[in-house]
Amino acid sequence: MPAHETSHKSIILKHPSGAEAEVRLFGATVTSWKVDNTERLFVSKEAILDGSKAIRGGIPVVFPIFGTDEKINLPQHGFARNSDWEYVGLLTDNDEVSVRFSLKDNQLKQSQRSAWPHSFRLNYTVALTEKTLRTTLVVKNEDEDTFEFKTLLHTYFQISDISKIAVNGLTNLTYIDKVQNAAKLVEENQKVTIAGEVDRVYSNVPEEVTIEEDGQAKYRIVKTGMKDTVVWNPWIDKAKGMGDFGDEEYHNMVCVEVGSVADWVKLGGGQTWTGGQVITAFMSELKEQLQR
Ligand code: TA6
Repeated sequence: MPAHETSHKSIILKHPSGAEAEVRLFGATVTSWKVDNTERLFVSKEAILDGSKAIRGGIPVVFPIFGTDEKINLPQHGFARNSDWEYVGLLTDNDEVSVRFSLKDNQLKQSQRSAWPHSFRLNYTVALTEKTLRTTLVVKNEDEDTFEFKTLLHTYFQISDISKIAVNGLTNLTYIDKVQNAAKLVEENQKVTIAGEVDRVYSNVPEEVTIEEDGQAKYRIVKTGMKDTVVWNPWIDKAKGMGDFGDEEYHNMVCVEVGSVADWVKLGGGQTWTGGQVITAFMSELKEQLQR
C-alpha cells in the first residue's frame, strides 16, 4: 500500500524500493524519511508531537513569515507549521509515490486570520522515489489584491557528528549572519564547516547545495523557485535553551533550509507561486561496498 493513514494523524508513504516517509497533518511536517532503512531526517527526542507547538525536527513549513515581524502579529515562522492541514490524497506515477496536503485561510484560527488577512490556499506535495524526497509548496493568492510572504522548508538533516560536516555550494555568496548581529558578509570558504552556533541566511544561492560528512557526500539539495538557503546549528548554549531539544542533540543535526526569506515574495491577485526542493540521500561508500 503506497500510502496509509495512521492513528496519530499522519500519512505513511512506502515506495516499492523500500524507501519510506511519514508526514503529520500537523504542519504537513515530514517527520521521517528512510532510505536503505536509515533515517535521514532529525527529529528531537524531546520534540512535542501533541500539536501544541511546531515539531522540533523533520521539515517544518515556514509561511507566511520567516522569524518574527513587527507588523505581523504571528508566532515565529508563521502559522503553516502549527496548523492542521487537510490530506488531499495520493498519486503514484512512474517511479514516484506522492501525497498532497492543503491549507486554506478558512482553516486558520481567527487570531491568525486577523494577523494576516489574506485569502490563500497552500498545496504541499511530498514525493518519494528510491533515493529522493521532493517537497513542493504552491501558494495561491485567492484575493484580488497582491499580498507578500516569506517561506522556507526548515529541513533538519540527520548526521552522525557535526564536527565532520561541510556544506558545499555557498562560496562567494552574501549572507546575513544572525550570530554576528545580522552582519552582511561574503562566504569565503569552499566548504562551510560548523564549530559553534551558526545561523546564516545565504542569498541568491545556486540550485544545488551538498552536505558531506567526513569527506563523503551525504545529501544533495536541489531547490526550485526558492532564492535563499539558511544554515543553522544551535550549538551548546542555544541547545540548552530549547525545551524541545536535547542538550547534546546539536551534534547530530544540521539545518540546511531552502527558502525565499531575504526579501518578500510579491504575489498578485489570482496568481500562484511554486517553490521546493529535491533532496537525495547517499549511502556511505563503505555501506555501498558492503552491499556489492
Ligand atoms: O532557520 C533558523 C532559525 O531561524 C533560527 O534562527 C532558529 O530560531 C531556528 O530557526 C528555530 O526556530 P524555532 O522557532 O523553530 O525555534
